[in-house]
Amino acid sequence: MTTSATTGPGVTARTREGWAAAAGITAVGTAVVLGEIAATLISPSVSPMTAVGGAVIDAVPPGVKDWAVSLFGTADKVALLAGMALVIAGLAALAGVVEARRRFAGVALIAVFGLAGVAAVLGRAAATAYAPAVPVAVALAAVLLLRWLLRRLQDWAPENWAQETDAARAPDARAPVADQGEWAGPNRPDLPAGHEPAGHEPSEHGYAGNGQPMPPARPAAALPPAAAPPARRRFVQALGGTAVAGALGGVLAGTLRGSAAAVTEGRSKLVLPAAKSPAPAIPAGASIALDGLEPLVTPNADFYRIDTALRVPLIDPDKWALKVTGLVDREIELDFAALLAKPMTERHVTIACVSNQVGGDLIGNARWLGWPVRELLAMAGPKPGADMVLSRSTDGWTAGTPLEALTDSRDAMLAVGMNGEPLPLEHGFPARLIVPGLYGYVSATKWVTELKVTRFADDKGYWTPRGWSERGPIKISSRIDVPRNGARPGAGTVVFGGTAWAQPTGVGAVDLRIDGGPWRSVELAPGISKDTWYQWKLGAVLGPGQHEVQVRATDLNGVVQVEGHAPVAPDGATGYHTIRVDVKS
Ligand SMILES: Nc1nc2c(c(=O)[nH]1)N[C@H]1C(S)=C(S)[C@@H](COP(=O)(O)O)O[C@H]1N2
Ligand SMILES: [Mo]
Repeated sequence: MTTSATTGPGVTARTREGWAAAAGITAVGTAVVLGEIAATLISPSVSPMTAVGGAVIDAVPPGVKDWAVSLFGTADKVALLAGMALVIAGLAALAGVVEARRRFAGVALIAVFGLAGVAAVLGRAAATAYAPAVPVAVALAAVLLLRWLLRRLQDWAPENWAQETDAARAPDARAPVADQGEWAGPNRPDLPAGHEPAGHEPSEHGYAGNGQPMPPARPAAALPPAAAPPARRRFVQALGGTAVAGALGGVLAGTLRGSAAAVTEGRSKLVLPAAKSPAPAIPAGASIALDGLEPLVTPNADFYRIDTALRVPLIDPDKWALKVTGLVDREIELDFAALLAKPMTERHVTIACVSNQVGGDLIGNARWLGWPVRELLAMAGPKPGADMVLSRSTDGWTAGTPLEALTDSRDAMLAVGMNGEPLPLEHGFPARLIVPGLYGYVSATKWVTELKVTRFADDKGYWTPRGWSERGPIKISSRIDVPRNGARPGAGTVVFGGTAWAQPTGVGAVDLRIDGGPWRSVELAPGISKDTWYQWKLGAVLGPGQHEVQVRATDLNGVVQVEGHAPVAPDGATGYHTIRVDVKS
């Protein structure tokens, strides 16, 4: 022997492990992609990935504010999926490495995570009967792919080779191998591709596996460059082929998800009925023209989005139905055509998230078209003793709303339209609840499919056991939009502007306080209604230097916004929005 590069596969134990890890990632990754495709076909709203992600979201420790805020859904879905992909890749690499060392060790690891996948799917309310089969199939596919790839790896770089040759190597023979690194040389340099003698056919048994002595050697430098040996090439081809199949599968999965396209198209063709009770006209002057002020009516595309849905539920309106169940005289089932045929009401309502910080932007105002829930519940006839309606989304999410808020004179509705369009998919298409005066988590169920009339003593909405209050009336609040915190306006008159809200009572006054001085009343624009936010502005002459500016609202009953700070959990933030400006001299 001259160098080990010519007597063995030319891989070190470490390199072999690296390839085993790559085999694990490729096998598991491809299997997961296949699972997403299968799920799209048999269980569109629950795939193994979304089920596990959903389980992670649901498992958030109650009362952990930062977690809760992000997991109320503010755009962290992509981060969660990316994090999951990283964790899965790590575990898959580990499965590859341990399986290459010890047969079935990686298989066992994959099986455990397959079972975890089954448990996650079973925990999803929207799972179909076949959904749990998907993670089983994913685990099986991952195991088969991994075994297949590792057999190829074994053919190229037999398990014991590295240790054996390390031990057998003469000290002076080691240096050149190390210098040549990972691609120190192909394993059978003496034979061009396709000319292996039968006894040394590497594909199914491997050199070490069949006990054949290694063939005679030739120095690595003398190798013809194109003579990639079959065993290595087969492994790399198998690995690359699987990876390509996985990538193509990913594209296919995305295309299949394009069934979203079908729902999107159905949505765009939908013609909403005219409102029997149209929205009152927006009063002149309700909208203040001031650069930087948020628009009085929030465009759909800019409307904040909060939900636990990793994937927007895709509901074909022709298959949608709403059931009214529970403590009622008559259960009701209503399909979409029947809903559209009801006398519709259209109103501007400002909805807000309980996770909205003082000064935050988890709030928006839209013109909603819908059927008053009051009329629906009157048809069902709530039984005495009922005090709550548990509304359920197609994905299992629930909100517990006081029965009173759905039956009193306020405009609670089963909404189908938002700003003159069918509900956008991410805002609840085809139907959702909108209840003036209540935070979204106890009222605004999107993709709603069931209203269960019940009692607070018997049922809990999704967030209540997770550290959020059973009841969630929106707290009176106000916000300074202009100028931005930290702005550097020029000296002279600085124009402040913003919004204030006190649904369903309505805003009576807004005051501004500069540098802890007296409260000054601002110019308050007329609201569209008591259920919407109001715009305000005030010009103030400020001298050069730093100034602290605060705002507070008072409702039409004279109740003043709470000054003391409260965090968003358990029932909404309080405190005065405070900004600092640095007036230029
Ligand atoms: N199905 C479903 N509906 C839901 C939620 C959810 O997680 N799932 N979140 C609620 C919360 S917390 C809020 S604040 C509002 C937000 O509605 P939007 O996304 O249309 O702004 O939706 C509510 N409806
Ligand atoms: Mo919310």
